Amino acid sequence: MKPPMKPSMKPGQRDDLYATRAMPGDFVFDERVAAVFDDMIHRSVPGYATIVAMTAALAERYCPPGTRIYDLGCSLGAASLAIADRLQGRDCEIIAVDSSRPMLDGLESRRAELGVRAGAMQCRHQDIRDCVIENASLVILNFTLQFITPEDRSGLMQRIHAGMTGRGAMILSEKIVLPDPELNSLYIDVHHEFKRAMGYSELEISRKRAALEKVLLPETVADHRARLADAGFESVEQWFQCLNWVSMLARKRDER
Ligand code: GEK
Repeated sequence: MKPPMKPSMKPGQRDDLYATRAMPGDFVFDERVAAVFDDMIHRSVPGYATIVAMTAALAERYCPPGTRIYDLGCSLGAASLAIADRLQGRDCEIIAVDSSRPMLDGLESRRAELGVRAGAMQCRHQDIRDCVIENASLVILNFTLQFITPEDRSGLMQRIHAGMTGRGAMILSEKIVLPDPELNSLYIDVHHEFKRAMGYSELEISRKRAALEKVLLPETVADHRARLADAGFESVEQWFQCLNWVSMLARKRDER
């Protein structure tokens, strides 16, 4: 048996983008962010490693041979590479999509280093709103929908649902906002405490928060559930939550 690839074995640079000076303007996924992204997301999203590992475990259950797995907003491909490792030898195609060229360059070099067969993984430099979804047994949106303009979110969900196989599923992970403002600020405060414990300074936390304010637009779990139901998903389970970070599994109706 082939040994596991250890997809996260190559550490990127440490994220100190907001330590010494404010990066000008809104947050963008450029080459500076891509270079530190692995460190940034692990130190910013509580439970990120668990979500990636469980995404791969769920892929094993949901992806029969001959189907496709879409990782929309794949960044450096943490989920795609973990799935490629887990499903070694299974005839499934992973389509990893991102609109950031530096992120995809990072994924392509990791894929080459880990020896993932080109036929097993396709990397697409594309806006996920233009991506045709076909024969998808699993669609992954790990912390990507929150960056899509709210008016475009329902159309995207409908296209995803239409492109899924009868027994397909979607994993949707998002930063959320809570309907109770008091609880919402409590979670935000405790999340900042988490970031301080992960080595970010007060200044870094507040600069990053300002940079993300207009580009990361979180919604409530109720908003997500309503949109998923509208798009036709039959059942939605929230399988993970840590503070204002959640992951949901949405299943399509079995049409056999
Ligand atoms: C992970 N899933 O490591 N089309 C394509 N890509 C987009 C678009 C778009 N319209 N908008 C944003 N992106 C990853 C983490 S990060 C989350 C996802 C974060 C891409 C963007 O370039 C970035 O790579 C990714 O979505 C969001 O599990 O940084 O908090």
